[in-house]
Amino acid sequence: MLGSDPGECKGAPRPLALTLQHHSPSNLFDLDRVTHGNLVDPGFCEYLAANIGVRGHFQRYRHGTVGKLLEIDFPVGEHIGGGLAFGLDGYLYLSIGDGGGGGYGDKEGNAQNLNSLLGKLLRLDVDSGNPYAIPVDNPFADGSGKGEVWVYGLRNPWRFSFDSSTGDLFIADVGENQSEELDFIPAGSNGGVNFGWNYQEGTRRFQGSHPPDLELIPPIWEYDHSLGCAITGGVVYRGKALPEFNGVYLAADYCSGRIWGLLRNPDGSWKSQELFKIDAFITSFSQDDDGEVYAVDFTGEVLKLVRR
Ligand SMILES: [Ca+2]
Repeated sequence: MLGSDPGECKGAPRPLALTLQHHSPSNLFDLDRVTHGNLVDPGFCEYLAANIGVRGHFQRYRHGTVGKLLEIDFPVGEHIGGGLAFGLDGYLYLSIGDGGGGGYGDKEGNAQNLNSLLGKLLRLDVDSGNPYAIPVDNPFADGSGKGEVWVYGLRNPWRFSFDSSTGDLFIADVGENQSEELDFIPAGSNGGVNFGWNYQEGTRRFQGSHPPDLELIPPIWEYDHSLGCAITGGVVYRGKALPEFNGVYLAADYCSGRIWGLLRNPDGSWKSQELFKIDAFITSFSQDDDGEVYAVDFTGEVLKLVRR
């Protein structure tokens, strides 16, 4: 649990002190930042969207016009992913699911296939090229795989985010039938790492055996389906209203409404704690300019993280 060592408990989060409170957005941008697959770029000159309704169409809206950024075909039409975020490096990252459905198990092996964009986190330079350029330091930019790929071995990375302070990257990967997992890439990584799907679901073996020289990166945290059904990745709290939560990563389970906090120990290991439970189906988290945290429910309600 967070602050489980008495010596660490000073200033540690108090789990029953928080809730998500109904919040009325003051303008459209509040909603844009918390609803599915939408993003306003850091310069506010364009708006990017993952249009899931038409399957994997990533679009850009600029100067009043709509343009194609990327279109991806999905074999089953599920596990699309659809997250978008800018890294502190200024590149656009997109999370793409393996394209399989529930019980499908990525039969086509897309997540482990470096020549497929499915089951990956992509990294694009949207300030260059038409409609984008591939950053020269992308791990497979030399042609050894799809140049867009940053990391692979993902099932349905529905939500991911960067710590706005450190640039660390958190990828919440929805599991098949047993494990919901959280993957982590520290700032400064060269990418190219393999998070294991579909050889593994969380830390459990799933299908086949991986080559012994292929390194699979395990999740920093996972929970099984006795606690929920699908992880909704959140954000690292960097706001001002709840200073005792500075640096805590928040995540939810879509079905059970459980909200957890994770904090990294000085030795690099992670501690997790369930903070509270809410009667809502959380589909996404986001932050405002002050770093305060919001979540959106499946019905479209916007909730704000506050002290209870
Ligand atoms: Ca994994």
